[in-house]
Amino acid sequence: AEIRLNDKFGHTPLQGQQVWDWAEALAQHSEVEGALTVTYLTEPHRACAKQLADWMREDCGFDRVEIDAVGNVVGVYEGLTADAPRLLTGSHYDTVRNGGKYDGRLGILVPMAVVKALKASGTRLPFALEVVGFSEEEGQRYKATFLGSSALTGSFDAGWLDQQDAQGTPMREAMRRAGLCVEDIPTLRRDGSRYLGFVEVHIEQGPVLNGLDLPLGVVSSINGSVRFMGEAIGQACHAGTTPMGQRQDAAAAVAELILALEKRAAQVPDVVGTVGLLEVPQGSINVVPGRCRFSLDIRATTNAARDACVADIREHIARISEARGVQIVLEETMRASAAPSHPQWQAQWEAAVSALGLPVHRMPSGAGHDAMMLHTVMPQAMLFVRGLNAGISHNPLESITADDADLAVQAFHHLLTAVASP
Ligand code: HGY
Ligand code: MN
Ligand code: MN
Ligand code: MN
Repeated sequence: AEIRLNDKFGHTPLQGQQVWDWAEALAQHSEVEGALTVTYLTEPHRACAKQLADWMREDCGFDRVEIDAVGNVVGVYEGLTADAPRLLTGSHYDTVRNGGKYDGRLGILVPMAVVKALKASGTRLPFALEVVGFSEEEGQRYKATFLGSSALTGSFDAGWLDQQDAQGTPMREAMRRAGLCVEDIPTLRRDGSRYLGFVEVHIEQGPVLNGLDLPLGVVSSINGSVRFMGEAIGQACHAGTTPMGQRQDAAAAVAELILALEKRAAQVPDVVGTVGLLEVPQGSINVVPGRCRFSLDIRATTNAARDACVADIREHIARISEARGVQIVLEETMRASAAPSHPQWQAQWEAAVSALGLPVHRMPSGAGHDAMMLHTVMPQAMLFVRGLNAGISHNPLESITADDADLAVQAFHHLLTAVASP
């Protein structure tokens, strides 16, 4: 059946194609040696920020567009009155290394297409629409996950400024080179009472919607997560002459820990655990590893399940340490609470999906999102969009269709219609 939008806000057909085209064009600014990699304040990152700001100003007709003190791209489409409340929306434009074109970006481009249609039809809402392209969510160049959205919620960690990247460049210096004014960061904090809430559109980054053959899903809760950087310290020694029973092999200790994590996480349906970074610093093929560095990423739908897994892993660490004579130290680098969707905003997304004639599928988010930060200062809820290739993400195969993007635009229009005329 022809699914058409409530044309009160003048939804023009093929806005999904506009979103798709923008994502393709943005990806052109994002290639580093052929891989789509946009890490904080690197040249591709600055190019993407400028491109988003230019589109907001020239293509969409936002009333105000700025790049703020941490590199967020902020566009405001004013409401009917200057003192109107605001609806906040958006997502991140940075990517993981060798990432995809839609993780984060879809949640910026969909509301941009909506504002473009509102402007074209001369429509003003009884609230302002503030669309933010968050500058840093993935924490790739610096271990500063959710940096962009943290700045808006007053939880920017000043300690991040002195963190150095792999080349030894402190974040403070990277910001100075990008022309950002560190002193202004505290002014970015939003007063939650001025906002109706935060809504975020994001690709699902998983196989569920594909499995159900559904284009859209409504997020019920975002899993809580915690991340660590760890190091095992044993004893480097000769690979040829040291008997197996007399080694303090740091890499073997971490290998045992990885398998213990995999087994423990698999025991509980809603817990996942991953070691994504693993290295033997100054390792050699003929030296028993004396040191081994690794990361831990543990998530669950509840903080309690997440923390129970962390406690078990700490017990494994003590056991492995003792048995192998290898010291293992952990440093927590990120902790984000599970963020249940606000019932009213979740209901708004559900009504919007129903209005399109689609079944409503509620689902938890295994991935972390900027909405977890906004959750601390205002009501939030998310809409998921089906990904192709079984929803693969954090991978160049990440992809969506223009039709599904168009349904997301229509759902967004419906949500605005409902919020504007309760
Ligand atoms: O890791 C995540 O969940 C997200 O991609 N930052
Ligand atoms: Mn991501
Ligand atoms: Mn994301
Ligand atoms: Mn599990």
